[in-house]
Formats: sequence, structure tokens, C-alpha cells
Amino acid sequence: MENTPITTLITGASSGFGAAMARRLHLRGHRLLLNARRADRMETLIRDLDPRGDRGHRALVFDVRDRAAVEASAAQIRSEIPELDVLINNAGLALGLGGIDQGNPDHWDAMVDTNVKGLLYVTRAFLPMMNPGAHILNIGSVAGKQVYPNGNVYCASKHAVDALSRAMRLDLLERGIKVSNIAPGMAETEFSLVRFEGDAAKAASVYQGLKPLTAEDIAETADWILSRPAHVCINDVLIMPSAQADAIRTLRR
Ligand code: NDP
Ligand code: 8X3
Repeated sequence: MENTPITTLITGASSGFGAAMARRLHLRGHRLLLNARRADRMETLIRDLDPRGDRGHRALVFDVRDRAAVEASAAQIRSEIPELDVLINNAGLALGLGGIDQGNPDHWDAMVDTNVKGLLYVTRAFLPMMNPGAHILNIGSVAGKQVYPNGNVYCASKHAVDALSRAMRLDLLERGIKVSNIAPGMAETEFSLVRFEGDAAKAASVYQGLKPLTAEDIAETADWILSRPAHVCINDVLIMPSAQADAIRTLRR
């Protein structure tokens, strides 16, 4: 049994996969650094997990698109905590679902800036705290394996995450840092609510007639990946609801 807890940074921890991973890894004894923009949600989560504050969980409130804020947070944490064992790049979003000729360039900026550039900023800023044996887990998507109609820029951003997971694995080999990628299919979180800008009926219709994945399914997968022995790296997991064959085909009853 190790004396010092595993220190894990999860981006996008105020909702969905990130919050579920936080709950699961708390039970595994990790010390959590939870990032998102909504501070209140993370404070509530931290209080629920560890009411007395014994574990030292921290909320790191920043927008992953804001490079200066990411770097300032990393510098602050580096002055307080000696090393980071696990980085989970999970923060991300889709905005809109429509043809490329109808696309909103503001949505494109938000997706590329969050899903791709945000992931890069966080990884670059926190890597100096990571030593041999550390682990980076990127949350990609089936949309990073296959494009689907009207998914254009979101799919492109997740293809970039898929490529970056492979590139990081090459570049960090000599530093002994593992890199894993989880590529989920449809999961019911706040993802579709965000995609359709608060339209709850439209968001619910995405999952109508089938049983989607849950955030807990992804947290369980992350936990399994992170708890493999030191000599084993799970490079990539494509995880789908049984009712979804690929990015395009679903069975609805
Ligand atoms: P949610 O909308 O429930 O959670 C997204 C999280 O990302 C929130 O905590 C949000 O926090 C955070 N986030 C968004 N933008 C930023 C930002 N600029 N800076 C910091 N944090 C940010 O969705 P999911 O849990 O489903 O999504 C998590 C990841 O999984 C995303 O990368 C998504 O693309 C991916 N994914 C989701 C699938 C699904 O079907 N649900 C399937 C495959 C992949 P806040 O708003 O407080 O900043
Ligand atoms: C989220 C899953 O199929 O909506 O990445 O793109 S999907």
C-alpha cells in the first residue's frame, strides 16, 4: 500500500463523465484536482466526497481555452504539490448539429478551442509535474474514429484528440508516461443539452428508444485503465451502447 495518495487532475469535472470519474477515483483513494468553469458544482462535489477535507481535494477553476489561466493554475499547483500522477483530459463539448454550409463559426471556434487547444494547453502546462509511471487519459469519442452526417467540426476535433493520444504515446515513451484514450459512443450526460443549447426535448430525443451509456460506465472504464499494472498500457477503448453499431447506426425500439 502506498503512503502518498495518487494525485489526479480531471478536466471537465463539474458534470457527466468528469464528475463520475471523480466519484469513482475518490473511492479508490485518489487525491483529486477538479477543473471546470463552474466553481459551485465542484465545491459541492468536493464537500460531498470529503466533508472534512482530509483528502485535500481541490477545485481548479479555469477555462481550458484560456492559456494564461491554465498556465497560472499549473504554476500555483506546482508550488504546492510535488507531482501529478494522472491527468484526465475530459473537458469538451459539441455545439450544434448541422451541415458544414450552415455551420456557426462561433460554435466551430468553441469546439476547436476547447476540445483540441484546451487539451493541448492543459497537457503542456501540467506535464512538468509528471514523472515516470504517470498516466494521461484522453477522452476522445466514436466521433474521433468515424465522421457522421452534420457532425463535421465536432468529429474533426475528436479525430484530433485521437491523433494526439497516439502522438503523445510516441513522444512520452522515453519519459515512461502512459497515454490512453477512451472513445465512447452515445452517453446520456449534459452533452446533448449543451449541444442543443438548453433545448431539453431535443436533447432527450437523442436517446429515445435506446439505452445509452451512462457516465458511470465511462468512470468504470477509466478506473480499470488506470489500475492496470505498471507494465500494461491500455492504448485505446472504443465503448458503445449495445444498441449503437457505429457513429451512424443505432437500433431504436
Ligand atoms: P457534460 O456536458 O456533462 O460535461 C462536460 C464537462 O466539460 C463539464 O464539466 C464542463 O464544465 C466541462 N467544460 C466544457 N467546456 C470547458 C472549458 N472551456 N473549460 C473547462 N471545462 C469545460 O458532457 P460529457 O461528460 O458527456 O463530456 C465529457 C467529454 O466526453 C467531452 O470531451 C465529450 O466530448 C466527450 N464525449 C461525450 C460523449 C457523450 O455522448 N456524452 C461521447 C463521447 C465523448 P463547465 O461547463 O463547468 O466548464
Ligand atoms: C459524443 C458521441 O456520437 O454524439 O462524442 O458524437 S456522438
